Amino acid sequence: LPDEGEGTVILERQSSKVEPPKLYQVVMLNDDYTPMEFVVMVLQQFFHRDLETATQIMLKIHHEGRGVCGVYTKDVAATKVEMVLAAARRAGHPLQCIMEAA
Ligand code: NFA
Repeated sequence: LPDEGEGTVILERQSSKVEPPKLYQVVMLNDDYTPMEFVVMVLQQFFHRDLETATQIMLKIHHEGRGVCGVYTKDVAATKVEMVLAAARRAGHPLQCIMEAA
């Protein structure tokens, strides 16, 4: 420790180990009703995917039942899920989206 004499700046000790934040996958689920174009638009708008990548992700979900839209910290992932569900509800589509520990 530095001496605590006058004019000495004390730097706080790290109180606990710094851990990297836990990451969460935002996963979109297939359904029979949501239009493919809507899913592609959502992937472009909320997950910053280009048209080709958004189309690939959408087709993966369509064929395999689910697909990862992106991986984020907890708060960001939760917000993405809410944005997708709000947009789907507003458009009258049953699109479902969940988050899972990565
Ligand atoms: N299965 C939907 C359809 O055929 C498309 C879709 C893809 C829906 C991905 C949800 C997720 N219109």
